[in-house]
Amino acid sequence: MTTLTLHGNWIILIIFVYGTNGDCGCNKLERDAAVVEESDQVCQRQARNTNKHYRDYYADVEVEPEIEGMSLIPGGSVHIGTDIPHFQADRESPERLVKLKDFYLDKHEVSNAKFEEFVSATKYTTEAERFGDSFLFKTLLSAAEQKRLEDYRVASAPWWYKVSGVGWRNPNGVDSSLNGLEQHPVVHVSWRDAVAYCTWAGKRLPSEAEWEAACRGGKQRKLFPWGNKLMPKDQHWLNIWQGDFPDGNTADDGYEGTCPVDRYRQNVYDLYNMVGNVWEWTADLWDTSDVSESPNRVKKGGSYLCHKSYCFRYRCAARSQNTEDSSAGNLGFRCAKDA
Ligand SMILES: [Ca+2]
Ligand SMILES: [Ca+2]
Repeated sequence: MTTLTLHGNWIILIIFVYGTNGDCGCNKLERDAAVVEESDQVCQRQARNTNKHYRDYYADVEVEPEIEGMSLIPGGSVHIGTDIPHFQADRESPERLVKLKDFYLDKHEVSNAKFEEFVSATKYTTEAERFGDSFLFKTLLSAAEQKRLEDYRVASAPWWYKVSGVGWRNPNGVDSSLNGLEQHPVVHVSWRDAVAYCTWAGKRLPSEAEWEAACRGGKQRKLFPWGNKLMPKDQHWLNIWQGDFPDGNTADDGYEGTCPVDRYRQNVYDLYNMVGNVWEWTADLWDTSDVSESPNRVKKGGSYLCHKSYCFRYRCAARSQNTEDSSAGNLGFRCAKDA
């Protein structure tokens, strides 16, 4: 896809080349730059012992109250990245060895209920609430709304709409609510919102290397947290897209949108929904030399909108990015903590 933007006149020319770099477009959700509008608009210390099962190794570790809901992830030397990249431009390669300390990671993506506790305690206002809008996927909008908002689509990914009044409390549309979604992941939260939550909880965002090491569950060179097979025993192990994108989600896994954060246990570290469900912010800059006001941050794991045909990013090595202030209906986070 080629994009030419003439900022002075807000003219955006796009040449679509589908299939060359499968992309759901959710890394382009920048409020000011990408919308068609007229003016304003790891993991192992080789488990320290490769042959030792995580549970055996950590059987003696007592769970302290402050780390309830978190798993102890063993550090050590861990391979991250891959020498068989699916998206070269994402810089998935090369595979490299990183050294990590032991750390804790939330077993689950942060839920709406948990985020509510945070907001109630701090009166925090998310960036989407302050900006007054966030990005929604087209299927959450009625045909009439899609028509009314067609000038607010993301130029390079027209299935994304910038929608006023949408935020974490009404994640699926202006008139939606959190009823029934209490245990689903919080979405429409920016990187800064995620940092604020983790800080309040006495935690922090994981680095990309930590996130990926945890995702790999002690296995080397596997695509997914459990291995290389997408559907072991013909069972769904993650919440992604089945069918044709972007108009034919058959939801064979039971979920057209997000699923509860405790739905899919994916590896021996007792981590759920690492891949699939919602993308997860990490602490890392996409480009370490980026000193802009709102630099891109690395996100991991893919989301319920990912399908192999265009966005095969529900792999441990896969990565994408958004600017710090971005928010969308398929982007959340979980927190880490030093051990
Ligand atoms: Ca699904
Ligand atoms: Ca996830």
